[in-house]
Amino acid sequence: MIKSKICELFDIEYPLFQGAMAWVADGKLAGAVSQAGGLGIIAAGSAPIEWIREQIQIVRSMTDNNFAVNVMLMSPTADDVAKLICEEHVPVVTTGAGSPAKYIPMWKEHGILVVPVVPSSSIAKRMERVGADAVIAEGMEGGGHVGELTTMALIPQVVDAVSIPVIAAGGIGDGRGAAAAFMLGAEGIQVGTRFLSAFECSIHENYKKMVLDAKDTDTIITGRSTGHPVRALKNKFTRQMQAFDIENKPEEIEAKGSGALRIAVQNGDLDTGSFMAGQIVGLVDKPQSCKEIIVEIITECEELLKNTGRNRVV
Ligand code: TUI
Repeated sequence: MIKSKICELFDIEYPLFQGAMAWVADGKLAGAVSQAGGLGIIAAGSAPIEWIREQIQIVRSMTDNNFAVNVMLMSPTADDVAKLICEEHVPVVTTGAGSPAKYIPMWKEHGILVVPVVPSSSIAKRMERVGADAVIAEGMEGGGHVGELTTMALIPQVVDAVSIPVIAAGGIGDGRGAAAAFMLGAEGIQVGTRFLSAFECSIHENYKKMVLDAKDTDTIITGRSTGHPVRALKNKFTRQMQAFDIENKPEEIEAKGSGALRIAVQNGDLDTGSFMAGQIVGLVDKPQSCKEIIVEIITECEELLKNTGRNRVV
């Protein structure tokens, strides 16, 4: 079985994190992933604090295994989420869309493992310096808010830049992608888009259907003019955002864009929703349980990695 430092550090069976997809990754999804031996992650996004507290209770009612809460640092409620994580003794925190430096001393005092998402080697180095326990290096193949580098280019450079473990994210949807990430020097993987088709994922049926029907070229990045580019499935909404990018109207994107992800997840509105998904969306072709998804990825990865000597295969 694939074992890496990540399994020991986070006390998990498989070195696999579930991506913290805002409005998508609730207690039910995170609980199912943690129960199956991965690290389930609740995405706090900009949800109300009491909702996040409930999701933590849901995970705890499903499993004693470790789990994480993700803080989306662009959210106006980030300070409150950071404190809630301490109050609730959440074992692991991941962060996205900014620097969590100001919260790290507080989290470390509470014995919480801190894992920031980073889009470059310089930000990874900075996170190591301020006390991160590991980093998730996310390439631009991923869904949602993305950086500029591809996973193939980013991972080996981050691995060389830091001594803490690196978890690869962005464009990993099956055992082949996972094995490639390990060959690039990552010690764990994070998978988001593949879990959109999980039975335990409560997104609107229209969102699931779009994911299951999509092919490799069906995502696009919009919002570059705002400084916060986002990858999502092409639809009327992304065409509108593209037009605003061309006309250089970032304010229009900020105004119309906010809330669009929630519309996709909860109402499934095909025209006004932002259906965020990564470039591996074309690999997602059937509904499965989280357990099936994880075991399939890990088993295929193990087969491919056998005898490479890079990771311990028992
Ligand atoms: O955060 C993500 N992906 C996301 S967040 C999100 S919520 C949203 N909703 C509507 C519009 C926009 C966003 C959807 N997807 N991934 C992690 C990630 N973090 N990607 C890039 C970064 C990042 C960027 C800069 C991390 C650190 C960073 O550092 C800046 C600094 O100041 O050090």
